[in-house]
Amino acid sequence: MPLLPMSVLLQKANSEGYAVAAFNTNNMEITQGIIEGAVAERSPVIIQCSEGALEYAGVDMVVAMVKAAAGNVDIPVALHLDHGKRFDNIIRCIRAGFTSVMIDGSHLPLDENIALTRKVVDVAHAAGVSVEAELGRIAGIEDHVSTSEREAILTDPAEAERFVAETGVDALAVAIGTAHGPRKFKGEPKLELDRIREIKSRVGIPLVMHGASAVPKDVIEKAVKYGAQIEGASGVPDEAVRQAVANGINKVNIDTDMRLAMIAAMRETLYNNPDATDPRKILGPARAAVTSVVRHKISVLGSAGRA
Ligand code: TD3
Ligand code: ZN
Repeated sequence: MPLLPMSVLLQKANSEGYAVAAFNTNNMEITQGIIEGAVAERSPVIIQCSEGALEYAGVDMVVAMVKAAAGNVDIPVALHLDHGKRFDNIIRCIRAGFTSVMIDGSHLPLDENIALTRKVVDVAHAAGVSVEAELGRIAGIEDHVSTSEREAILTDPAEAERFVAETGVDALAVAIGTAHGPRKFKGEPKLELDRIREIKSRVGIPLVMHGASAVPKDVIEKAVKYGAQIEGASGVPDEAVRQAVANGINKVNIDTDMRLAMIAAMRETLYNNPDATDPRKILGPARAAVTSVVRHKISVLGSAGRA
């Protein structure tokens, strides 16, 4: 199928009460692994690409790869720019064939974030492209330990209501206690489910949870067994993700869990096959590992069978 605007996937998820997974790609194996997993689960899926991944693979390569992978299957697929910070990158992606963009103005004062997001919504919607924006700070939550500091970076429900009304965004990324990467929590994981519910009741639109990887212990152990050095890893347990979805999240971003599964698979394969000279011997198992992660996430988010 041709790529669809992300809002089509998320509006259905919002009205039926589940979440669509958004997986980051930057190469062929990840892209194929994502599509294969989503097809196996008969699930809609979002493939997204960061600004760094655009630099790495090239915007035209990403679009060609995702279109080729999605073109032969009959599940809904959207191609989304993740954490767009630069306006010129937003325009590049829209021109190249992305069907959704994120404008991340979360580092800006509220009025500036609103103005920048409004500008992106105007150009994107004119091209039939969806827009995700961010309010609150998702990264580095552990640096802010006191309650008042925590309060200051989590998304404020009243601000969210004003932000959505004044920008017209299709989806809003909220800061509710998660963080990017493999080290999310120093102690027990804690998501603010009440905050999700309060924001959702005020804005109604699909909400997005970033930094949602589970960082499974068995995957870390396997990677470490074959030589990886990963200290202090911890993530969001599946049950916590399920609760976040039940309280109003409709898009869940996953990158770290795929990365960890891939490097564990590659390390294991290299270790067990010291005579391997064909890169496909190493990248093939990594691609299969992506497919397993994708299938598992889809089952957690409740999007299986919704295609
Ligand atoms: O936006 N992303 C993907 C890029 C973050 C770099 O890993 C996320 O919110 C994914 O979060 P996670 O938990 O997979 O790191
Ligand atoms: Zn993110």
